[in-house]
Amino acid sequence: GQIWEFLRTEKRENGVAVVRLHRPDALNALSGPLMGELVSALRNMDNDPEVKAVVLTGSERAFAAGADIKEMKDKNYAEVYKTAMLEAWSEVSDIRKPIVAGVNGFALGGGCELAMMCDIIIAGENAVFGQPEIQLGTIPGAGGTQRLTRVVGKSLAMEMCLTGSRLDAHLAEKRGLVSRVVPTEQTVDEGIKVAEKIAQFSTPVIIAAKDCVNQSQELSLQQGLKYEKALFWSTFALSDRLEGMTAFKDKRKPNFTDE
Ligand code: CO8
Repeated sequence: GQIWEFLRTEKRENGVAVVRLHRPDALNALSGPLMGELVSALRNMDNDPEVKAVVLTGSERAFAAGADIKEMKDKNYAEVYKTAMLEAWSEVSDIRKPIVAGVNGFALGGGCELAMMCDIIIAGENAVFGQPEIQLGTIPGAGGTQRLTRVVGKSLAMEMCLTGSRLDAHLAEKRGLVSRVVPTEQTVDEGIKVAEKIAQFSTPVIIAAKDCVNQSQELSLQQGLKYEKALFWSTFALSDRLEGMTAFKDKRKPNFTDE
C-alpha cells in the first residue's frame, strides 16, 4: 500500500479498509497535511471497487484532539478566508461509501466533528466527546454547532459549545451520538465487524442507503420520502436486487456482483 506520514492504512479481505490517524506526538491533532492525507486515502478507498466500507480510528488515547492549534495560532482573517482554511475537511462527508468511526480517547473539537462526519460511531469506554473551541476564543467550524445539535438536541449542544464540557462514552450513547460503547481494546475490532457486515452487500445499494439516510438531515420529510422512494425504485435497475430476492426465495445466500 501507499506510504503516509500521518496515517496507517490497511486493506483487509472482505471489502473493508482501515485508516488509522497516526500523529502520536500531538494526540492526532488534525493538521492541514494530515487532513490532506486523510481525504486522499478516503478518496482512494471510495474509488477502489474492492473496498465497500471503511473504518476510521485513532489511537487508544486519542481519536483526535482537534484541529492543530499550533498551526492555526498565528493566522489572520485574510489568510484563513482567502485560503479557505480547513475547507478540505468537508470532503470527508462527500465520501460515498460508509465510514465507521472507532473512537477511543479524546474526540475534541475537530476530532468530534470528524467523528460526526462518519456514518456510524462505535465508542470505546474511554471515549470523550467535546467542542472546547470556546476556551480558545473561537467556535466550532466543521459541524460542531450543526451536526451535534441535530444529534443530541439543542440544550446539550448549547452546553457543550458554550462551556466546552465533555460527554463521556455512556452519555454519548444515551444521547444517540454513538451506536454503542465497547471495551476500549475492542473498539477497532467492533468497527471492523460492523464494516464487514456492510461489506457483504451490494456496493450500489450500500451507497444508496447511506445517501438516503444522509438526505434525511437535509430535506423536509416529504422531500426525503420522495428521494427515498426514487432510490428504492432505482434498485430495480440492478441485477443485485433480483439476485437478493431470488436468493431469499431459493433459501440460499445471495451472490452480489455490485451491478
Ligand atoms: N493541536 C495541536 N497540538 C495538540 C492538540 C491540538 N489540538 N491537542 C494536543 N496537542 C499536543 C499538545 O500540545 C502536546 O504536545 P507537546 O507535548 O509538544 O506539548 C501533545 O499533543 C500532548 O498533549 P497534552 O500534553 O496536552 O496531553 P494531556 O493528556 O495533558 O491533555 C488534552 C490532553 C486535554 C486533549 C489537551 O491536549 C487539549 O486540551 N488539547 C486541545 C483540545 C482542543 O482544544 N481541541 C479543539 C481544537 S480547535 C478545533 O478543533 C477547531 C476545528 C475547526 C475545524 C474547521 C474546519 C473548517
